[in-house]
Amino acid sequence: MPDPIAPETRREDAPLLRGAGRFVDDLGGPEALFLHVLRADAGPGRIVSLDVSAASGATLILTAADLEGLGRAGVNPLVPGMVPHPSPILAAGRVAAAGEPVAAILHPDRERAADLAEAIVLEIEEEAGEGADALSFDYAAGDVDAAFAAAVHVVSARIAHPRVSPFTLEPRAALAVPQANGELRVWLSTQTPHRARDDLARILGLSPDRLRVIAPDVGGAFGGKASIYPEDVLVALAALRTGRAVRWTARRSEDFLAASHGRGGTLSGRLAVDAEGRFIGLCADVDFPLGSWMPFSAAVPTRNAARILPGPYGIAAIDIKARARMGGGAAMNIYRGAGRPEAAMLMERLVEEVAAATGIDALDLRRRNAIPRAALPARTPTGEWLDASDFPGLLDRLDATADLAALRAARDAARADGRIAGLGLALYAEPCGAGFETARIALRPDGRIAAVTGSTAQGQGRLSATARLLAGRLHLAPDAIEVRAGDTGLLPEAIGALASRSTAIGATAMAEACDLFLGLARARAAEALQCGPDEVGLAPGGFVSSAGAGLSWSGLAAAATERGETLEIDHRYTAPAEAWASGAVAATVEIDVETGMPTLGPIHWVDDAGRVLNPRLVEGQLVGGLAQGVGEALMERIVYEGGQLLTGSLMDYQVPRASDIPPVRLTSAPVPSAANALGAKGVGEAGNIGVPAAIANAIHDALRPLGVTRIDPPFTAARIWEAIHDVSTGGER
Ligand code: SMO
Repeated sequence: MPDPIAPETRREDAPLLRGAGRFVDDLGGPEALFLHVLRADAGPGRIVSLDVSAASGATLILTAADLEGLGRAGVNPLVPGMVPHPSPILAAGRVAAAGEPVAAILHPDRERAADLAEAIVLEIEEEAGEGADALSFDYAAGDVDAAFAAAVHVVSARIAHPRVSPFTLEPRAALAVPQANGELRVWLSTQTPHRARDDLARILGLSPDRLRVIAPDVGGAFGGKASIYPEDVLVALAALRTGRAVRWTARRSEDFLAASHGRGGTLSGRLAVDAEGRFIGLCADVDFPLGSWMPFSAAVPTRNAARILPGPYGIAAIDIKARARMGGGAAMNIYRGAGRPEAAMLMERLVEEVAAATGIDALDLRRRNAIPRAALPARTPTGEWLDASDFPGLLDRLDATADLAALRAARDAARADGRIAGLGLALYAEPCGAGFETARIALRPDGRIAAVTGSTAQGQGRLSATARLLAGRLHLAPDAIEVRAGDTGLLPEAIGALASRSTAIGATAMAEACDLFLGLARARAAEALQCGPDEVGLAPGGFVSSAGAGLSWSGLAAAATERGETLEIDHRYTAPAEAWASGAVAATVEIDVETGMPTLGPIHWVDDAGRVLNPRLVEGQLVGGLAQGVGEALMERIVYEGGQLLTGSLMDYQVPRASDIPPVRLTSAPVPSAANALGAKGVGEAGNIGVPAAIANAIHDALRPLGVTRIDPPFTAARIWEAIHDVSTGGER
């Protein structure tokens, strides 16, 4: 019987779909201690009393007093002058927010650990926090005052994004096991094991080579698992203090309460437009709340949102002010898109406001202002290097594939019929990753290839993609190639999977490593075949000399073993620049007149992911991101009231289900990146960028005839109904 899960699809799928995946919580043995985190039940405030004596049955109790001498977590100093506010790990004296860890209680029984924590007396007197400034930076270019003075039209837009959860099926989890040789082995549900190793080493005062961090199967990450958390530190510390295995797995409510959140920024902008509809000046304010502490990547969304403006459009005069300050609630951090969605939505809302103000067709307006393909690569006014894209080409393809004329006609017919209908477009450009990645390729004694990629796997199919890349270059079946990832014991340094970097940077590192490996293998094969390296060619399964003599990979491996050597390449590749992906999206919506319930029509999306190596994996990333993009546009929202989280469960926080996702019509329109030899760009975050912006425009287009000029995401039935109702009753919104 043929295998229903064909191995050539993704090697990851069969075990995951059959329930044979191994996640952190599957790994702790019966001897492990469970760690329970006692959290502040109110905040911000002052700890008036903390009495742990009633929990004396615990194997170990950690409070702030036990953390003396520990180092602090790092915050990526992306923005000059930024003031880092790292997590205190356990609250000392003050808590910045409800949910902050105050004590850790360890016991061999999971439920008993929780019961003991319940017995602890913790009293918090609520006090308003100050909300210290953390980031402040500007981008300025050209003469903005002159642009606005010369403008024929000036439009404005403002979007207050809700906080959302980087929701993962697998919650955060950590397991630390002291080894006999003095090493501490830590299994983490993380997308950045090497960063976690370095952070843990710094905080715990250990040499990094005494720590080995392993990411086993990871059930989604989306930015929420890219920075070290207090719980990770507590698990490692407790293992060191007790000499025993220690494990912690977040409950769903703990993840909503204490994992980082994303978005949450408020962006406003004004766009100056000349008589021909040309964008001549942009002023923007980018304002992010950072929550109660700063994870490693806390500055990323603010910086991205500001630097990506004005997106795909050529605007010479800009004035962009970005601010972020500390505040209440969970830490704010990157979430799939990380500032890119916010930049795209502001710019695209402004564009459609111009269309409404001038009567110029929204697609033509974008065509007039998009940077032409021939003008790239180019510096943007914020100093970014935009490598290669064909924005006008994307618009033309969207026009044709979505049949925008037909969509417009259908909308107008629906309106004529008394229905509420809208059409929205979006054009976006997104930078995909920077920095280095590593790769290792070795020939095993049995002739199989063993590869290790620094790009970690959390469900995207990195292992399959790596095997396929190497299979093509080595003339081998993917099955002949073993791929591993996510283990600091296998690669001394790496970055991991974030910022849509795994193919553009991770796969380029692997491709370069493969070239070096082939050079080495060919030289050894030439020796074995007694000819020059130039006379050795690659053949399926091995090498062949120009004289016709053959040598298999296992033959080569045997020869190497005989000589006592290993054929192995360790490679580190640093990307010279970011690869910018781009795309164009059309969304339609119809809104129920009675209830305000929005229903999306098919989403048309023309995507430029650069050169596509794995079409199926790309489609998976695009559609997965789109699903989360639909979620943030239509339903997802973290809500606090008086410092208390109201959306602490899946009964209160709505994530999209399959039935919420409209039909998706994808068109691939690749322009190879100029930033790497593969020509690859990123796709992981694309669905969160253009899709919510197009939906926002469709919603505004639908509501404009009713007099609603502004509505913030998520565009729930209740919000839409209220917006319509407020206008019809003369209310102001
Ligand atoms: S938000 Mo991503 O994991 O860089």
